[in-house]
Amino acid sequence: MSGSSRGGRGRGLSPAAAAAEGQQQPTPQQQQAAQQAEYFDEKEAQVLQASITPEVDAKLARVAAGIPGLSAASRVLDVGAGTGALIPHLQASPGARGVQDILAVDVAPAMLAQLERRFPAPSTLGNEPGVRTWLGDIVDLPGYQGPFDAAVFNAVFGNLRDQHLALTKACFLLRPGSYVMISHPLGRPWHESFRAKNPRLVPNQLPQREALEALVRDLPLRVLSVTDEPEFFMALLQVPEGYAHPAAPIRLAGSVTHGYGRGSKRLGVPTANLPPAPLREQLEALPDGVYFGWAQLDVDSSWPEADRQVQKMVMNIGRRPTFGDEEPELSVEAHIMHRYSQDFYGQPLRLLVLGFIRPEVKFGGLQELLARINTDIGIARSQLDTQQWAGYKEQLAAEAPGQ
Ligand code: ADP
Ligand code: RBF
Ligand code: MG
Repeated sequence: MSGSSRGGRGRGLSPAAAAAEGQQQPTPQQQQAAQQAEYFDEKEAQVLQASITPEVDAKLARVAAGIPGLSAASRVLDVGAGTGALIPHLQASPGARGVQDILAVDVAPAMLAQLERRFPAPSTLGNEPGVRTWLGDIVDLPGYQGPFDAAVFNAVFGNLRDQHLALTKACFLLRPGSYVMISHPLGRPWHESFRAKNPRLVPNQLPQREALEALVRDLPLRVLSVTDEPEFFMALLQVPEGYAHPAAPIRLAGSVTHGYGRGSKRLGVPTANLPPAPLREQLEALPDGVYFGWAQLDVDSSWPEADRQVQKMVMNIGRRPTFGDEEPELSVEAHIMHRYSQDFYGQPLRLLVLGFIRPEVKFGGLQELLARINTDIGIARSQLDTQQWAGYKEQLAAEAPGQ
């Protein structure tokens, strides 16, 4: 999750681009990006441009029209934007749905150069919506470029080395209720024959429904539809409204135990750990990742009133890959948004899990992890104030022992 940016039309230099410039040893991910950048050169940009016949253009219009809820206020992420074939269709405005604010991401400088000539950026920075570009791999796109109301992977999904990682990173940048469109205007058979000829350039398939369901099983994405015609492919996914977990509310309870001594408290984010073994059944519905909901500590009346009330919480379930432990144990840990009067090891704690924000990932370091945890806290805090989730506070209180 690292990325850097430099000036000039709001364009950033990603690690992939940095590696291409010989500043560091490229990872396989970066090698794949460099390969794409090399193939999709100036000449290929023109070939691509010329291949957009009126027939193909009509299918691109169908892709853009297939993304629900877009308006002039939407911000769209165009992944693998190429020369910008989809952009006029996102901008076309039947009624008020014309999108103005678009971030076009591509690993190929020649493609983006062409795109920039067709769609001049309004300014480097500033509030005016417009078409901006970012050179690099989607997996390196910095969080400050979001949030987006939709992400489109048009005619690029099979070119991604790690489709799961690309969708994971997209989730980091998408608003709840937003959409992900995976499309190919020429369809699966065309894609497969192109892939057979260029297996290094196109390492992956376009996922059929079952494969797509499997790909997003541990992500906060729901597959809404898959259109798999001989000469047209599009799959629509959505980040649920309010990040709603499909099985919410899920109850987790136990006596607070000691964690792994990483000193979360010193980092400003103490986490009350629950022993995972008794929670096995509930955990089956909770893939490793970050969730939010309500928490209540069941301590006696000698504790301050506020310590005994229902509070907001954000939690992580997983094995903390950032730390690279050899045989990491599963931890279930909740950061409760309340300043308690004292520690509460051994005390009974009840959690009501409502939303699933993102999968657990390996961050580049503690700073990156902490920055994202703070984003997670912000998301949880504001989500729990919404009508969708506020009512569950009373529900948890009503479940207190002795109520
Ligand atoms: P550990 O590694 O033992 O879990 P932490 O540094 O994560 O240690 O601290 C967690 C402990 O801090 C909890 O078990 C609890 O006793 C205490 N604590 C105090 N305030 C909070 C809070 N707001 N949320 C979670 N735990 C808290
Ligand atoms: N650890 C990770 O390695 N990757 C994560 O994505 C991650 N996300 C977290 C999100 C939240 C909201 C919290 C509270 C913790 C998260 N952790 C994650 C766990 C973190 O590594 C753990 O709390 C530290 O080990 C400090 O004890
Ligand atoms: Mg802890």
